[in-house]
Amino acid sequence: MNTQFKKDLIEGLSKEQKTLSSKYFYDDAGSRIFQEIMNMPEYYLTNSEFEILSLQAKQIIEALNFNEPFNIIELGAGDGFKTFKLLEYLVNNNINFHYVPIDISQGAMDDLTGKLKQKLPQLSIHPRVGDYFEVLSKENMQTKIPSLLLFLGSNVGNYSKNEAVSLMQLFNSNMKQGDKLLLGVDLKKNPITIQNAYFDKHGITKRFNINLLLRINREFDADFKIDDFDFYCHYNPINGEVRSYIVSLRNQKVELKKINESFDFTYDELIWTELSKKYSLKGIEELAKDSNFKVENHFLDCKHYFTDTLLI
Ligand code: AVJ
Repeated sequence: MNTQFKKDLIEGLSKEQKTLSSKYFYDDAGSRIFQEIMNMPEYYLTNSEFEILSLQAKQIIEALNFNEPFNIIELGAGDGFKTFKLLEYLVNNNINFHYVPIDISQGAMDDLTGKLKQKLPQLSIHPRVGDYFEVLSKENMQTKIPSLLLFLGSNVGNYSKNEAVSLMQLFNSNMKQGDKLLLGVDLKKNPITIQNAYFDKHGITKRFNINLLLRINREFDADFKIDDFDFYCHYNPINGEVRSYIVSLRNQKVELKKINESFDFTYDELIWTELSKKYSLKGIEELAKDSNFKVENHFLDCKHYFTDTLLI
C-alpha cells in the first residue's frame, strides 16, 4: 500500500473541512477518465494549448535562442498529445535536440514512447519514469547542453499561491544557467466558459471525482457507497479558483477496513478535492517574480483563453 496516500487520506478526512487530494485522481481508470475530459469540447484547455503549440512552434523555438543540440524535458508528459506538434516542427526542420519526457506512470511512458517512435522515427527520445525532481537533478544538472523545461496543461493550477511559488523555486534550483521554462497556464475568462468546463453536463468530471472513492474502496478495502455521494464545483471569478467537491447525500459512516479507520459524513457535508486556479497575465508575472523567474514571452491562443509562458 502507498503509505503517503494512507497518511494524506487519514489527515484529509479527519479535518473539520474534509479534503482528498486531486493528485490521487490518476490511477489507471482516473487517467482514462481524464482523457475523456480532455476530449470534451467544453474542456477548452486542450484545444487552446494545442493551437498554441501547433501554430506558434516556430516562434517558441526562436524565442529560446538555444545552440544545438538542446534538451526538451517535459514534466508530467502524460499522453504527450499537445507536445507532439512542437516535436513534429523540430523534427521536420532537422533541429538537433533530445526529448526527455518524465512521468510517474510507466504505462503512460510506454504508450507515449511507442506512439512517438512510430510517428516520428527520427526523434531522439529518452523517457524517464519517476519523480520530477529526482529525474531533473540527475538528467539536467549533469549535462552541459541547454534545456527547455515543459510544464504544460495548466497543471500549475492545482497548486495554491504558496505551493506554486515553492514548486517554481524547485524547478529553478534544478535549472542550469541559460535553461528556460515553458509554463502552460489557463487564463481568467468569462466565468460561464470556465464553469462549463468543470461542471460539465455529461457528468464526466463527476465520474473523475467519484472514481477516487472507488479507488479508496479498492486500495483500502473501504465501503464508500458511490450513489450516496454527488459532485459539486464552483468557479470564483474574483480569485480565479475553481474548487471541486464531493458531497455526502446523507449521514453515513465509511469504514476503511485495511487500515482500521472509519469516518463519519453528515448530510450535505463537503469533501474538497481539487483546486484548478486561473490566472491573469499580471498574476503570472507575480508568480514569476516571487520564484525568481523572468517572463520572456506569453504565447496565447487566438481566443486568449490560455498561455504558454516562456520564463527564464
Ligand atoms: C490536469 C490539473 C490541469 O485542473 O483543469 C480537469 C484536471 N480536473 N477537470 C485541471 C481536471 C477537472 C486538470 N489538470
